Amino acid sequence: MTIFTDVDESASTPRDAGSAAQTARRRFPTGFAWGSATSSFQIEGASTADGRSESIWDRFCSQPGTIRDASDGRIACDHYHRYRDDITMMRDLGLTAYRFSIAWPRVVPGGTGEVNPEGLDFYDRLVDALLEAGIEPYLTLYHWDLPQVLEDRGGWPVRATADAFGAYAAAVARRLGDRVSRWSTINEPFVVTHLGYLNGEHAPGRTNLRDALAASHHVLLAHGLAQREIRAVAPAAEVGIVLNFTPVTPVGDSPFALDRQRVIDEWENRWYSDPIAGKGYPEFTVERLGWDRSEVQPGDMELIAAPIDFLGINFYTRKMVGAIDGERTERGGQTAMGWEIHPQALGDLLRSLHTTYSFPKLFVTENGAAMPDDRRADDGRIADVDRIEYLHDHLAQVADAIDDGVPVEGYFAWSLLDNFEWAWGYGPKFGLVEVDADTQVRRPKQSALWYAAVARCGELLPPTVPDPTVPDPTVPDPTAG
Ligand code: IFM
Repeated sequence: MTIFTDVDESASTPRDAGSAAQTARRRFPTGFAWGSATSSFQIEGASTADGRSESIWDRFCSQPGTIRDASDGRIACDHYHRYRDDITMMRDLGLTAYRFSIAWPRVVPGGTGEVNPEGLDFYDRLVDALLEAGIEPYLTLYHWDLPQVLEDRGGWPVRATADAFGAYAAAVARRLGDRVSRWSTINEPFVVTHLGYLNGEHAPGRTNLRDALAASHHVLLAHGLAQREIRAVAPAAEVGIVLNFTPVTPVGDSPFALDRQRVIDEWENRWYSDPIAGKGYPEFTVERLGWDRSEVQPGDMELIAAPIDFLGINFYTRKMVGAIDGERTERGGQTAMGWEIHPQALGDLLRSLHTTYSFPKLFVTENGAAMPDDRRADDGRIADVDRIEYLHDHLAQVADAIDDGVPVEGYFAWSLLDNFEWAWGYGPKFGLVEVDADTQVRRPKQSALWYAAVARCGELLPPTVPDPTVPDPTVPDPTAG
């Protein structure tokens, strides 16, 4: 049946103790990447600066009713102008890696053709500043901000968009390939396809299965083309893709549930990982969706299956699936997004992915939680013990998976900053660092201090608030001249 379901939850092994109560310290391997992640549209702002063109998200935000708080990305966290301070803050927190994305509309404002040197200059400066701070850049080429001009020509359902992505990837690789060694092509193709072209919750807001299926293939093709371009320009670089996984847990024992569970698992979890691993699209669901695969041209599947150096895994929650829609039993607590907290699903997922595909390396490229953030400590920081517990319990699962031989080489907390959470606007707070929307002042939350302490010692510390030994970057150092 599904490959991503939980193992028997009734089995009470020490593994189950990925809970806040677990206090035994666990060491992570030397060289393990301790990072945080962001994306261009969610934090950069400066939406018209230096030749950047409109993205599908700028257009989507301008349409009434699309974003819960009617907000947009015009200013966001103003990272475009504050990136140096943000990097200093990461350095002070002791983070060793930073995952960010490039805005395609900055680099190729016309979608195809001329490259905008000023757009690339920003990322050039960003990468240099990261390297100077001793932070390794993990670059993602596409985190959903398609140039609107390409959507106007048909968007991802059109094959030419994949070709345009290959050319864009080559342009970025030519500029940054000498300094960036970890490249991800696409972030969460499932979300691009499903939310963008099937249920319309995300830009460009289309709702058509035929478009979604075409988009799913072209996004994977774009990955294959970009990988080829990056390798041609920067042969020493490591190239991968970032997929999101929502493991399916069957609910009830209705025989009518089996098809649903399988289709949901294949569509949400395996649709991208299977082709990347050379297994092709999951046949059962191809058939159920009635996809004739007319978009798939000779050579596409081989290009898509070209070996990757690493798989990036984004994990937040699992999905309970029964015979009917809405048959869903939340067993754990929930985040502010209403997502069930079930850390064991991450450990099971990591083991399952390794057994199923054996990719050479895995990174947890996103994991984190929107929390209420409604309590402050005496020093004014957000007292987010719930987020500390979430991070702790998921890191415990990562540690278990590593012990079991799964090659996980890094972890990126989502997110560095409170930021624009797509159709949810600025309501949900995912950041380790609070951002005052009016003043843009950043203030690390207690979770940032905890995560910093873990990153510095490479050990899973108990999920309690540490002494604030990490200097608060928003407070001037009195000893500094
Ligand atoms: O904010 C998003 C991110 O852009 C992609 N992965 C999930 C996060 C939380 O929803």
